Amino acid sequence: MLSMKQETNSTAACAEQFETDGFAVARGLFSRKDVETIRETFMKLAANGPVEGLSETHRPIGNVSHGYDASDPLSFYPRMLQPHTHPELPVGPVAMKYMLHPSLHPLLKAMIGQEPVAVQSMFYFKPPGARGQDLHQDNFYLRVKPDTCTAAWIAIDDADEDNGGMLVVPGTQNMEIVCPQAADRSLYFTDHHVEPPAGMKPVAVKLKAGDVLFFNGSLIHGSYPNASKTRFRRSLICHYVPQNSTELSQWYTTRLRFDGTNVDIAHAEGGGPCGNLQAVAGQH
Ligand SMILES: O=C(O)CCC(=O)C(=O)O
Repeated sequence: MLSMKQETNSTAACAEQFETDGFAVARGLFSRKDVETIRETFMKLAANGPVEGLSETHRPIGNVSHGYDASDPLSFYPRMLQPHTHPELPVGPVAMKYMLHPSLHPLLKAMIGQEPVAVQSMFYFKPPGARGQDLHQDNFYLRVKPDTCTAAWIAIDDADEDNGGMLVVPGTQNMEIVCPQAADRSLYFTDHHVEPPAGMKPVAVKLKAGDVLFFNGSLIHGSYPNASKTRFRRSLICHYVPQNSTELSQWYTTRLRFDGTNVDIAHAEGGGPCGNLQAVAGQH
């Protein structure tokens, strides 16, 4: 579990922790009402199962199908990708509002050291019994240059070891991007596993609904399976890149500053250090 030093909440303290550790937690950044609005809007839309064009259902990556069989809790509740790009659905304006929420801006700006640009939103339901997401580095997928991406992981439920809470590997925040190995698909719904360097271990980050975990694109992180019988572990996850980025993967089409204006960032060319594996990776 994290130490008291990592429980501080001012912008300066979060930015300092982020600089030192590659991650930081802002406690209670969003109110109970905010959290309820997000939770209820997504749950209502998911009441009849996956939503065409929004929920991740049968997207193959290379030769691997991401389809879920009927016994898998994720078959009814797969994650929703880029909900902010769906103004026609109730989740669209909600995802856009929180992705560009004024409470996130000063923290991200202090952590990134530049104007942050939003490039992605995702909603994870992670119902009881759902598999986790194996250890990985986000910039393998986003391919941001010359710096890296930053995630704002907004807890919509309390999240801990029991219901599939988040894991981070302290000390990996300045690591090169490592080409992943195959994940154990009996425990994880994603394909990739990045092994922490010798002597470094994943640490659980315990969050309350409304807390936000920030982490950089090099930090190895992931999540446990949800071992609880009754507790969902929902989260709204947004990714940001520095305004001065010169490259970003072709799979990410949003480039929005917090004032709603667009930034021009070129597509990352070629296969990247992991060759074709990386070029086809798409969303993580
Ligand atoms: O929420 C999770 O279980 C994992 C999310 C994650 O690793 C990510 O957004 O990069």
